[in-house]
Amino acid sequence: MEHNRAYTASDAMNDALVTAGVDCVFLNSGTDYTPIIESWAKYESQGRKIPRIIISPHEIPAMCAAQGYAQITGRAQAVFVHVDVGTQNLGGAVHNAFRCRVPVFIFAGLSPYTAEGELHGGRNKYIQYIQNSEDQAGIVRGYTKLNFEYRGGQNVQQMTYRALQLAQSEPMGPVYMMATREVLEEDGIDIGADLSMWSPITPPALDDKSVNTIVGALTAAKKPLIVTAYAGRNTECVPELIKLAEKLAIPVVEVNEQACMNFPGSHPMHLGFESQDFAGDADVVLSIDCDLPWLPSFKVNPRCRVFSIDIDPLKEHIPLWYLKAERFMLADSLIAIRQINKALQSSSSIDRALVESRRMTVTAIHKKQRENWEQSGAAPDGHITAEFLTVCLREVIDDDTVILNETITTRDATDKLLPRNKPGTLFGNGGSSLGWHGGAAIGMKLACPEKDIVALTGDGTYIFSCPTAVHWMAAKYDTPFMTVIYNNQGWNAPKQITTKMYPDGYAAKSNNFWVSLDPPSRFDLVAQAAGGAFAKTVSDPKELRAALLECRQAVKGGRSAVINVILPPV
Ligand SMILES: Cc1ncc(C[n+]2csc(CCOP(=O)(O)OP(=O)(O)O)c2C)c(N)n1
Ligand SMILES: [Mg+2]
Repeated sequence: MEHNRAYTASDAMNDALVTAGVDCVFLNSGTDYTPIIESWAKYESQGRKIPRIIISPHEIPAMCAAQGYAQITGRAQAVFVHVDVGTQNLGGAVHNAFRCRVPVFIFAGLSPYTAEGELHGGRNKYIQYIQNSEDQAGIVRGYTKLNFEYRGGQNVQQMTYRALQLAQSEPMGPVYMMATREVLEEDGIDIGADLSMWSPITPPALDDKSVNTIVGALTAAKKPLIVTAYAGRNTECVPELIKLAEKLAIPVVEVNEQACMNFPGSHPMHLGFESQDFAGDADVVLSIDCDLPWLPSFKVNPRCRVFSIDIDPLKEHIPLWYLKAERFMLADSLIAIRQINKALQSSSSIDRALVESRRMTVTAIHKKQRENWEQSGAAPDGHITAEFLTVCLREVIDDDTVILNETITTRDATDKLLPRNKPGTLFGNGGSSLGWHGGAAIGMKLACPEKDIVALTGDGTYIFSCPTAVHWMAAKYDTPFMTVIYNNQGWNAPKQITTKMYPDGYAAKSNNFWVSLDPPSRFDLVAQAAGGAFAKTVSDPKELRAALLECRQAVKGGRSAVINVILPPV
């Protein structure tokens, strides 16, 4: 049996990933990785190119790092995990990437399929029996765009390119590929570095009729409204959206705990984060890249014309979903808004007086909103509030700082008091599985070392992020960032929602919700122990500004910092 093949399936996969522009492999390996490790070592010793291998001591930060990298660059990276168990450990991070429409190439080994030495790479350990699952791919099937196995060494490159093509075609998302050791060890075929037939699909435009209908509706509207959640994931879309909002003086509301910066928070047409406050008496609503402009229990004016432009207008992977809209239009938001803006240039039906009076009204509402919000950020007595923390944080960052926001019940404070005004300076997990921010910060910092990254998190969410793995990675790969923990010593979200559902119930009366994380942990010291991060815990409002500044200095000096800010307990 020949064990030193000139060109293996593992070599072929490596070459395809490099050719396709995959910079990083976030790796958590196991016994399934022998042919791949051997291939990488061979390549390194021969001076041939492999992606940067980022050792990830837990799968969740591996996946979140790949998501973060793709959120800030638009390009898929690879996550390599160990058979069924590593796939299970990816957990909700796969949900986030899928819901956020972010491309990630996931690879997992499969237990070898021979057992008596028939093939090199066959089983030689007990664990390979218990890792032989009936449906390993089923673990992530609901959250991946391709879910398949390399069946032989001959077409590994075709399958890799196809997987990446699917991942990076809209709506983007993770793909999941598997292989046994025997296959990874087979002869591979190099088809050559020609990507011309593997490009992602070109983004779709609106049809002329839809453009005319929207322009007609918007120019005739008295109270139009734009609602968006993720139009700004393509940063070029932001200036187009501003152009549209300014041209007709249309207010913009960001919803769904927006996973990116869509519209400048300080722009006079920005009206906050609650569509219900304005959709009730709007006569035309343009929902652009938005999973849910409002809850169905909220009723818009029956005469309101609602139009939805989305890369995924029917939310094909959400079983119970509907929206009362006149038209669902599948289009790329950048192209669609450009089309609308172009049509507006030559439109003769714009009522200038109406637009200017609306501009004044909306600007006044915007100003009033901000005045109210600012009041909430006043210096408190005795204890730090989420609002005050956010105001102090605002003083030590700048307009270019990239904020990763994974606060939960303090999200309202951070949205309102930390406006982002530049495209690409805000990101969220895009899904609902908590624990994204740490890995994502590493991925973004690897992609853009020059950027200054600040992650905001709840205390529960900090634990979900696997901070020991995150801070080991941050130190190892020199990706310093700052973490701000809004520590209310528990899970406020389930408490809030239970109280809302049963305001006079047993739980509310007895204050018994099973959400307390008391006694408190020194989360900052966890990061210090794992990766030498600068650690700070602060509970006195008078010490907060200085503590935040110290953390900023530490990060500027190349060291991660974690500030554990004690808020009133849940
Ligand atoms: C992986 C995962 N597990 C559980 C939940 C359910 N959940 C939603 S919010 C929340 C509490 C988060 O606590 P924390 O980060 O401290 O924020 P707080 O609610 O206190 O503001 C939990 C457990 C979830 N969304 N994701
Ligand atoms: Mg909490």
